[in-house]
Amino acid sequence: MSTIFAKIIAGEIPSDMVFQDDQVTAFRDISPQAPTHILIVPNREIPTANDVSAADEQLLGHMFVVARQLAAEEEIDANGYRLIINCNEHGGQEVYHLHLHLLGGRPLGPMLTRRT
Ligand code: DGP
Repeated sequence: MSTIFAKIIAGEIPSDMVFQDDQVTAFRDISPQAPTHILIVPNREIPTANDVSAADEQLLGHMFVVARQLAAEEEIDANGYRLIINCNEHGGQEVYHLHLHLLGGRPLGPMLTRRT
């Protein structure tokens, strides 16, 4: 089933889009957790990280290259940033269309807070 990201990719609902090509679309997160918070989304609907296959290897690598380019454009590359993919309930995934979070622009602190 399609998510809201399919409509953003198709331009059917507005977003603050920062990059699009024939493989991926990148737009600013509606609820930013850092000064830079961009979502890099494959145009093809892959629900979760559990659904990737060998056929997606080039696409997944391209998402990484786009993330690196956007980090440079945002001028967060030198200080550093974080790339996150959430998967399913325990991973905290809210939108079931695979996406890479690019977060930066401030020190992001520890990756996780231990709650046992
Ligand atoms: P995740 O928990 O990894 O599934 O993150 C989903 C992110 O998507 C979350 O940080 C908020 C963002 N988001 C949800 N709906 C919209 C939307 O309609 N527009 C934009 N730009 N971001 C959205």
